Amino acid sequence: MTPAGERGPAALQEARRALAELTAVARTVRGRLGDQAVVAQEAACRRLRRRLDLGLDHTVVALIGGTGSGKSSLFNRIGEMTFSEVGVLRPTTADAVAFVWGGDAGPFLDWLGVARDNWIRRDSVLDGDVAAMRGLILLDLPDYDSASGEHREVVDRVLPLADLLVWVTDPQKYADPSLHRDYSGVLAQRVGNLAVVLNQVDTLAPDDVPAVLQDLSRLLKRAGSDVPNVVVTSALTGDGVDSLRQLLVAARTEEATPAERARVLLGREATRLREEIGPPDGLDRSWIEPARRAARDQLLALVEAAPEPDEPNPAPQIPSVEQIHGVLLGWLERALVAVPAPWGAAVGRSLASGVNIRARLDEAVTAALAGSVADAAQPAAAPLSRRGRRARRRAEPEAAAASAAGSRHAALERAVSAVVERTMTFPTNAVLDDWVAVTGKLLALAAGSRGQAGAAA
Ligand SMILES: Nc1nc2c(ncn2[C@@H]2O[C@H](COP(=O)(O)OP(=O)(O)O)[C@@H](O)[C@H]2O)c(=O)[nH]1
Ligand SMILES: [Mg+2]
Repeated sequence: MTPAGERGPAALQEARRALAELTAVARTVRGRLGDQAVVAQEAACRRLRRRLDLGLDHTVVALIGGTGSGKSSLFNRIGEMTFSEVGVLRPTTADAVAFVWGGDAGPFLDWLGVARDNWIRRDSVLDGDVAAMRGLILLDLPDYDSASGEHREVVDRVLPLADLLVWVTDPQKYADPSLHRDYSGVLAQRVGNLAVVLNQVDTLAPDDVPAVLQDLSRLLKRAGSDVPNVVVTSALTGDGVDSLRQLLVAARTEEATPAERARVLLGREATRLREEIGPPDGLDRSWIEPARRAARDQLLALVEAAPEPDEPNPAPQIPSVEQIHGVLLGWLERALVAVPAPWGAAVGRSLASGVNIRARLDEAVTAALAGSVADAAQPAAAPLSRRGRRARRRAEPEAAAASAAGSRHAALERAVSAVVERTMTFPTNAVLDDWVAVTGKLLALAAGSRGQAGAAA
């Protein structure tokens, strides 16, 4: 394995570059996100920047779950020291407490908000494993189901910072509906990787363990989890604690180098942002052409006043701003069918205003009429023979009028079409193109995080 220190600076530089890209992408889609998502996104980028500033030597594993499942007991077992308070009846852990293996973790723990009295170094234990545990920070969090808002606040603040969440449950509690509510809540935050521990297995008859595990897996699946397997432990007897420790070591070594850690973190944020802005996969633009035609026809009908018998070519009307708004609304209605609300709103903002469209129509129609009058005055492009010229002069006046009206109609249609293109089709497509481009960048950032980690391994 390449020593982390050798690749560290380059990896950090690469991570900072990717973070800058992610931040830039986030800025361009700010208008497409809800206020909450913007706040979350900015916080995530800030967190990531701070984390890069702190170096990438630490892996944060958090024990989480309902009151009394045995988080604190397991925590103490893993650290081989009674450091976290174990409660018999009531939740006890009000602050996060931590074990730290190796390294200078002080600033990192400050960032996590773990007070100096609440963490302790464990370099001396697990002598054989200490190299593998190096950089690991194990957090015992307050109970997630606790009624105390203070507990909840600590958990919600720390959760997004954890690299691995270990959800601890027990044979009594796992079927409790509140577990699923809380568990789904944690899942919804899409933080860290997730592992599940069934603790207090000593309270089960050995024969009952497989059935309970099967049941638990079924419930997890129903809660929307893809947790592949469940570690079975007893903090009382120590059974399974080694397996749990291996899980932590795996979390540590899987992303052991700064490069991989940064890529995983960035990839996670890119994926989250991508989910936030919605997937344009199979983006349906088939509505644009019919919508374009509908808008053109509506405007054209407004421009071309009905001919009167005594005035076959009445002067074109320039529609009122209200009439143009009606056309714009029709356009948006069609746009909003195929496009999620935030992008629909972006489309709305990108369109020209009614006043602007009216001015452009006026200009285009005037130019078109001047052009079509000029057209009618011009002889056909090919020089006619004398006979041809004579034939033309003899041509019936109605036919000449009809042809003039036809060319006038065509010219007006071209003019209106151009205005619809410029003020509706083009800006709408630009927003949709943006959406596709941004998603592509985020995909690349997310895939780069995996692909390069794979290549580096
Ligand atoms: N039988 C048994 N009791 C346990 C086990 N783990 C924890 N306990 C007990 O369960 C209670 C709550 O444990 P604690 O570690 O405080 O749970 P926490 O609230 O999740 O931190 C305490 O009385 C522990 O002694 C276990 O594996 N088996
Ligand atoms: Mg506890």
